[in-house]
Amino acid sequence: MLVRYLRRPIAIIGLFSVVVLLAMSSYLFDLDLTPYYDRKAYGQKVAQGDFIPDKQVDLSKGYSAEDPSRNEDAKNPLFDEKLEPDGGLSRLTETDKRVPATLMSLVRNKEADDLMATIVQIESAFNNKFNYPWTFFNDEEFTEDFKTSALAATGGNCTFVKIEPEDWMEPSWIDVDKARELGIKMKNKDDVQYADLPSYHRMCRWNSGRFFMNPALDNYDYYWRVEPKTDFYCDIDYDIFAYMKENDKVYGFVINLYDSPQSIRTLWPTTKEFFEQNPEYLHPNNALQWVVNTGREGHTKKANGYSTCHFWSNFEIGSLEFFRSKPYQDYFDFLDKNGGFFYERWGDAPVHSLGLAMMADKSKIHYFKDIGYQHFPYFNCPASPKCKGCDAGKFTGIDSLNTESCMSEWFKAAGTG
Ligand SMILES: Nc1nc2c(ncn2[C@@H]2O[C@H](COP(=O)(O)OP(=O)(O)OP(=O)(O)O)[C@@H](O)[C@H]2O)c(=O)[nH]1
Ligand SMILES: [Mg+2]
Repeated sequence: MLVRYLRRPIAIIGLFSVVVLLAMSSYLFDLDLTPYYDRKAYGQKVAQGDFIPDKQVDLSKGYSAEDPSRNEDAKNPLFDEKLEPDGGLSRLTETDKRVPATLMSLVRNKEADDLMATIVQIESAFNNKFNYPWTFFNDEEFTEDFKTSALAATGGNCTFVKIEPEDWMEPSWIDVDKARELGIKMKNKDDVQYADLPSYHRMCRWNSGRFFMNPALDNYDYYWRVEPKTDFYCDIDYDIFAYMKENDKVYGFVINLYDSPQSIRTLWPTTKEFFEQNPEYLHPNNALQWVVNTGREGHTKKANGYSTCHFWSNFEIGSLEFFRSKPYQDYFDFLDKNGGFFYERWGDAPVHSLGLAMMADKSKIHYFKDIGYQHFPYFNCPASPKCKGCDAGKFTGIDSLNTESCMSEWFKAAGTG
C-alpha cells in the first residue's frame, strides 16, 4: 500500500534528477577547460626549458569567422603590428638600473603548487632577465615547504610576510553576525560567488586598500600582482617597471570586463557620496564615461548607475604612490566605514577601478596588450611570435562569456585602441 502511494513521487523525483544531470553535463561538456587544467604541465614545460606551445599561434590565420570567441573587430589591438608600448623601452639587464619594485602575491599555503607553476612562467618570460624581488603575503604563517618552493622557483630573492590580524580581520565597526547572514543570503539568493566565505570578504578588503600600506612594501614604488592558477604566454624583453616609471604610468592592466552587479549594489552610490564631499579629488582627465556607460543597461541599473566595467585585478601593475596617496586612502577609508566589503561583497577590482577612474589621469592607465595572460576563464592573447601556447585574439573558451568584455568601452573612454 505504502509502496503504491510513494511510487509516483519517486518516479517524478527520479525523472527530475535525470533531467538536471543531463542539463549539467551538456553545460560542462560545452566548456573548454583545457587551458585551465593543463597549466601545471605547461608550467613544468617552461621550467624544463621546453617552451613548446600547446597550440601554435598561426599569424597568417588572423580572425576566424568559424570561431565566435574571437573578437572579429578589425581594430582588435591584439592583432596590431606593434604590440609593445611606445616610448624608449629599457632592455637593460644590469641590476643597478632597477626601479624599486616587487612582484607580489597574496596566497594560501595550500596554493603553493599552483602559484609555483605561475612563478616559473613569469621568471622564464620576464624576470630571469631583470631579477625583481618577490614579496609573498599570507594571513597565516608560511610553511617551510611553501618557502622552500618559492625560493627555488624565484631564484631566492623573496620576502615572506604574515599579515597582522588587525589588518586582515573585520574592523571593529562591522557586525560579524550580520555580515555572515547577508553573505549566505547573497550566495543563495543572488548567486554571488564566494559571498558566503568570510575569508573572501577579508581578502577583497585587504587587496582594496590595506596591502599598499604594509611596511614590507615601504621601499617600493611599483608592484606587479600575481595570482595562483594564472598563465603567462609571451616573452617580455623590456623592463616593465622602468616603462611604468619613465612614462609616468599609474596602472597597467590586461583584461577589462563587467562585474556581477549583485555584489556591488551600493558601491557606486557610496563612491558618489565620497566625491560629493571631496570634489577636489576628482581628476580633470578622469574616466567617468567608462564608469557610467550603459553598454549593458541591466548591469548599470542593478549597480545603481555603475556600468560595473573594471580592470581585472588578478593581474595588475600599479604605482604604490597612487594607492598610498591621501586621496586614494581617504576613498578606501570611506568605503571601509560604510561596511560594503562585508555587508555586500565589494571586490578589490571594482574598488581599484573606481579609484583610478575618478582620481587618476586616464592617460596614465596602460593596457599591456603585449602581455599574454589567462586567469580562468579569460585571456589576453596577442598575435605575436613572442607568444606561445594561447590562441591569438581569443577572449574566453566559453562562448556564452564573450559578452563579458568591456574593453571597447574602455577604448571609447580612454580615446585609445
Ligand atoms: N592568504 C590568503 N590568501 C587568500 C585568501 N583568500 C584568497 N586569497 C588569495 O587571494 C587571491 C584571490 O583569491 P581567489 O580565490 O583566486 O579569488 P578569485 O580570483 O576571485 O576566484 P577564482 O576565480 O576561484 O580564482 C589569490 O591569490 C588567493 O591565493 C585567504 O583567506 N588567505
Ligand atoms: Mg583567482
